[in-house]
Amino acid sequence: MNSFDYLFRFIIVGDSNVGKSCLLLQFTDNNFRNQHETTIGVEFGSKTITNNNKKIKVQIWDTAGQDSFRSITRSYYRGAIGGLIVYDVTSRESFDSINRWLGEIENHANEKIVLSIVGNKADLTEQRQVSFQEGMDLAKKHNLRFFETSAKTGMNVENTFLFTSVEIISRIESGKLEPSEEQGIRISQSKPPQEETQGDDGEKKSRCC
Ligand SMILES: Nc1nc2c(ncn2[C@@H]2O[C@H](COP(=O)(O)OP(=O)(O)OP(=O)(O)O)[C@@H](O)[C@H]2O)c(=O)[nH]1
Ligand SMILES: [Mg+2]
Repeated sequence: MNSFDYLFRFIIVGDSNVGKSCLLLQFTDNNFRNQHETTIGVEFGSKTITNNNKKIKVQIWDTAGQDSFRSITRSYYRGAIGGLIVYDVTSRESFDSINRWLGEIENHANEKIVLSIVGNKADLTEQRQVSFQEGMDLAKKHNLRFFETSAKTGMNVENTFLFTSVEIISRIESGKLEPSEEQGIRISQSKPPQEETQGDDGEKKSRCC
Protein backbone atom coordinates (compact mmCIF):
# COMPACT_ATOMS: atom_id res chain seq x y z
CA MET A 1 0.00 0.00 0.00
CA ASN A 2 1.50 3.34 -1.02
CA SER A 3 1.75 6.01 1.63
CA PHE A 4 0.82 8.75 -0.87
CA ASP A 5 -0.50 9.40 -4.36
CA TYR A 6 1.34 12.70 -4.77
CA LEU A 7 4.39 14.10 -3.02
CA PHE A 8 5.03 17.84 -3.30
CA ARG A 9 7.94 19.84 -1.91
CA PHE A 10 7.11 23.26 -0.51
CA ILE A 11 9.12 26.21 0.73
CA ILE A 12 7.90 28.90 3.13
CA VAL A 13 9.52 32.32 2.83
CA GLY A 14 8.89 35.77 4.29
CA ASP A 15 10.38 38.24 6.76
CA SER A 16 11.56 37.11 10.16
CA ASN A 17 8.82 36.94 12.83
CA VAL A 18 5.84 36.70 10.44
CA GLY A 19 5.03 33.22 11.78
CA LYS A 20 6.45 30.82 9.17
CA SER A 21 7.63 28.25 11.71
CA CYS A 22 4.35 28.54 13.62
CA LEU A 23 2.42 27.85 10.41
CA LEU A 24 4.51 24.72 9.92
CA LEU A 25 4.02 23.65 13.54
CA GLN A 26 0.26 24.21 13.35
CA PHE A 27 0.02 22.30 10.07
CA THR A 28 2.11 19.28 11.12
CA ASP A 29 1.35 19.09 14.88
CA ASN A 30 -1.77 21.22 15.51
CA ASN A 31 0.34 23.14 17.97
CA PHE A 32 1.32 26.76 18.62
CA ARG A 33 4.24 28.38 20.43
CA ASN A 34 4.19 31.91 21.77
CA GLN A 35 7.92 32.54 21.62
CA HIS A 36 9.79 33.58 18.51
CA GLU A 37 12.56 31.00 18.18
CA THR A 38 14.27 32.34 15.13
CA THR A 39 14.93 29.66 12.54
CA ILE A 40 18.60 28.93 11.91
CA GLY A 41 18.88 28.11 8.22
CA VAL A 42 16.03 25.76 7.40
CA GLU A 43 13.61 23.54 9.32
CA PHE A 44 11.77 20.61 7.83
CA GLY A 45 8.32 19.14 8.37
CA SER A 46 5.89 16.96 6.51
CA LYS A 47 2.29 15.85 6.60
CA THR A 48 -0.04 13.79 4.44
CA ILE A 49 -3.42 15.32 3.61
CA THR A 50 -6.31 13.89 1.63
CA ASN A 51 -8.29 15.38 -1.23
CA ASN A 52 -10.81 13.43 -3.34
CA ASN A 53 -9.53 10.17 -1.87
CA LYS A 54 -6.00 11.02 -3.01
CA LYS A 55 -3.23 11.22 -0.44
CA ILE A 56 -0.98 14.22 -0.86
CA LYS A 57 2.26 14.14 1.07
CA VAL A 58 3.51 17.68 1.59
CA GLN A 59 7.20 18.09 2.49
CA ILE A 60 8.00 21.57 3.70
CA TRP A 61 11.17 23.59 4.09
CA ASP A 62 10.57 26.43 6.48
CA THR A 63 13.29 28.99 5.78
CA ALA A 64 14.86 31.62 8.03
CA GLY A 65 13.59 35.13 7.40
CA GLN A 66 16.82 36.75 8.57
CA ASP A 67 19.03 38.08 5.77
CA SER A 68 22.14 36.45 7.19
CA PHE A 69 20.83 33.00 6.21
CA ARG A 70 19.86 33.94 2.67
CA SER A 71 22.59 31.95 0.89
CA ILE A 72 21.63 28.77 2.78
CA THR A 73 17.89 29.19 2.29
CA ARG A 74 18.16 30.00 -1.42
CA SER A 75 19.67 26.60 -2.10
CA TYR A 76 16.32 25.04 -1.11
CA TYR A 77 14.20 27.10 -3.50
CA ARG A 78 15.05 25.21 -6.67
CA GLY A 79 13.66 21.85 -5.54
CA ALA A 80 10.23 23.14 -4.53
CA ILE A 81 7.02 23.04 -6.55
CA GLY A 82 4.88 24.83 -3.95
CA GLY A 83 5.71 28.08 -2.20
CA LEU A 84 4.10 30.19 0.50
CA ILE A 85 5.18 33.83 0.72
CA VAL A 86 4.12 34.94 4.17
CA TYR A 87 3.60 38.36 5.73
CA ASP A 88 2.15 39.41 9.07
CA VAL A 89 -1.14 41.35 8.83
CA THR A 90 -0.03 43.40 11.87
CA SER A 91 3.19 44.51 10.12
CA ARG A 92 3.02 46.82 7.12
CA GLU A 93 6.77 46.39 6.75
CA SER A 94 6.44 42.62 6.22
CA PHE A 95 3.73 43.24 3.62
CA ASP A 96 5.97 45.71 1.81
CA SER A 97 8.63 42.99 1.66
CA ILE A 98 6.45 40.69 -0.43
CA ASN A 99 7.74 42.16 -3.71
CA ARG A 100 11.30 41.49 -2.59
CA TRP A 101 10.40 37.87 -1.78
CA LEU A 102 8.73 37.49 -5.15
CA GLY A 103 11.99 38.70 -6.72
CA GLU A 104 13.97 36.16 -4.69
CA ILE A 105 11.71 33.36 -5.89
CA GLU A 106 11.85 34.56 -9.47
CA ASN A 107 15.64 34.58 -9.40
CA HIS A 108 16.30 31.40 -7.48
CA ALA A 109 13.31 29.03 -7.67
CA ASN A 110 11.96 26.74 -10.33
CA GLU A 111 10.00 28.87 -12.83
CA LYS A 112 7.02 26.49 -12.54
CA ILE A 113 6.66 26.94 -8.77
CA VAL A 114 3.03 27.40 -7.65
CA LEU A 115 2.90 30.28 -5.18
CA SER A 116 0.39 31.53 -2.66
CA ILE A 117 0.57 34.76 -0.67
CA VAL A 118 -0.32 34.30 2.99
CA GLY A 119 -1.33 37.01 5.45
CA ASN A 120 -0.72 35.43 8.87
CA LYS A 121 -1.74 36.47 12.43
CA ALA A 122 -5.29 37.23 11.29
CA ASP A 123 -6.44 36.60 14.89
CA LEU A 124 -4.80 39.89 15.99
CA THR A 125 -7.68 42.05 14.76
CA GLU A 126 -6.88 45.06 16.96
CA GLN A 127 -3.29 45.34 15.70
CA ARG A 128 -4.06 44.82 12.03
CA GLN A 129 -2.15 47.13 9.65
CA VAL A 130 -2.88 45.42 6.32
CA SER A 131 -6.46 44.83 5.18
CA PHE A 132 -7.72 41.63 3.59
CA GLN A 133 -8.44 43.61 0.40
CA GLU A 134 -4.86 44.86 0.11
CA GLY A 135 -3.54 41.31 0.39
CA MET A 136 -6.07 40.09 -2.14
CA ASP A 137 -5.24 42.89 -4.58
CA LEU A 138 -1.52 42.17 -4.41
CA ALA A 139 -2.09 38.46 -5.03
CA LYS A 140 -4.42 39.22 -7.94
CA LYS A 141 -1.87 41.57 -9.46
CA HIS A 142 0.63 38.69 -9.56
CA ASN A 143 -1.99 36.10 -10.46
CA LEU A 144 -1.39 34.15 -7.24
CA ARG A 145 -3.67 32.57 -4.67
CA PHE A 146 -4.26 34.45 -1.41
CA PHE A 147 -5.06 33.23 2.10
CA GLU A 148 -5.30 34.86 5.48
CA THR A 149 -4.32 32.49 8.26
CA SER A 150 -3.82 32.25 11.97
CA ALA A 151 -1.09 29.87 13.08
CA LYS A 152 -2.47 30.46 16.58
CA THR A 153 -6.08 29.36 16.05
CA GLY A 154 -5.33 27.17 13.03
CA MET A 155 -7.64 29.19 10.80
CA ASN A 156 -7.03 28.33 7.12
CA VAL A 157 -3.65 26.73 7.79
CA GLU A 158 -4.48 23.31 6.33
CA ASN A 159 -6.52 24.92 3.53
CA THR A 160 -3.51 26.95 2.45
CA PHE A 161 -1.42 23.82 1.88
CA LEU A 162 -4.40 21.90 0.50
CA PHE A 163 -5.58 24.46 -2.07
CA THR A 164 -2.02 25.18 -3.22
CA SER A 165 -1.54 21.40 -3.67
CA VAL A 166 -4.84 21.11 -5.54
CA GLU A 167 -3.61 23.81 -7.94
CA ILE A 168 -0.39 21.81 -8.50
CA ILE A 169 -2.46 18.68 -9.24
CA SER A 170 -4.63 20.62 -11.66
CA ARG A 171 -1.55 21.88 -13.54
CA ILE A 172 -0.15 18.34 -13.72
CA GLU A 173 -3.46 16.99 -15.01
CA SER A 174 -3.77 19.73 -17.62
CA GLY A 175 -0.22 19.06 -18.85
CA LYS A 176 1.11 22.48 -17.80
CA LEU A 177 3.43 20.87 -15.29
CA GLU A 178 5.71 17.92 -16.00
CA PRO A 179 6.08 15.84 -12.83
CA SER A 180 9.72 15.32 -11.93
CA GLU A 181 11.77 14.85 -8.79
CA GLU A 182 13.92 17.87 -9.62
CA GLN A 183 10.78 20.00 -9.72
CA GLY A 184 9.74 18.75 -6.28
CA ILE A 185 7.05 16.35 -7.47
CA ARG A 186 6.77 12.61 -7.07
CA ILE A 187 3.75 10.64 -8.19
CA SER A 188 3.21 7.27 -6.62
CA GLN A 189 3.92 4.27 -8.84
CA SER A 190 1.94 1.03 -8.54
CA LYS A 191 5.03 -0.28 -6.73
CA PRO A 192 6.21 2.27 -4.18
CA PRO A 193 9.87 3.34 -4.17
CA GLN A 194 12.00 1.42 -1.66
CA GLU A 195 12.38 4.25 0.84
CA GLU A 196 8.61 4.72 1.06
CA THR A 197 8.03 1.06 2.00
CA GLN A 198 10.30 1.21 5.00
CA GLY A 199 7.93 2.94 7.34
CA ASP A 200 8.95 6.52 6.59
CA ASP A 201 5.43 7.79 6.82
CA GLY A 202 6.53 11.34 6.76
CA GLU A 203 5.04 12.80 9.95
CA LYS A 204 8.48 13.88 10.98
CA LYS A 205 10.39 16.98 11.82
CA SER A 206 14.05 17.72 11.84
CA ARG A 207 16.37 20.66 11.69
CA CYS A 208 19.27 21.19 9.44
CA CYS A 209 21.97 23.71 8.59
N1 LIG B 1 -1.17 35.97 17.53
C1 LIG B 1 -0.43 35.27 16.67
N2 LIG B 1 0.90 35.15 16.86
C2 LIG B 1 1.61 34.42 15.97
C3 LIG B 1 0.99 33.78 14.86
N3 LIG B 1 1.96 33.14 14.15
C4 LIG B 1 3.11 33.37 14.81
N4 LIG B 1 2.90 34.14 15.89
C5 LIG B 1 3.96 34.62 16.82
O1 LIG B 1 4.90 35.35 16.05
C6 LIG B 1 6.24 35.12 16.52
C7 LIG B 1 7.12 34.64 15.40
O2 LIG B 1 6.73 33.35 14.97
P1 LIG B 1 7.73 32.38 14.17
O3 LIG B 1 6.90 31.31 13.57
O4 LIG B 1 8.85 31.95 15.04
O5 LIG B 1 8.30 33.38 13.04
P2 LIG B 1 9.19 33.04 11.75
O6 LIG B 1 8.55 33.70 10.59
O7 LIG B 1 9.41 31.58 11.64
O8 LIG B 1 10.56 33.80 12.06
P3 LIG B 1 12.05 33.43 11.54
O9 LIG B 1 12.30 32.00 11.83
O10 LIG B 1 12.96 34.35 12.32
O11 LIG B 1 12.11 33.74 10.08
C8 LIG B 1 6.10 34.13 17.70
O12 LIG B 1 6.13 34.88 18.90
C9 LIG B 1 4.73 33.49 17.48
O13 LIG B 1 4.13 33.08 18.69
C10 LIG B 1 -0.42 33.93 14.68
O14 LIG B 1 -1.05 33.44 13.74
N5 LIG B 1 -1.07 34.69 15.62
MG1 LIG C 1 11.07 30.44 11.76
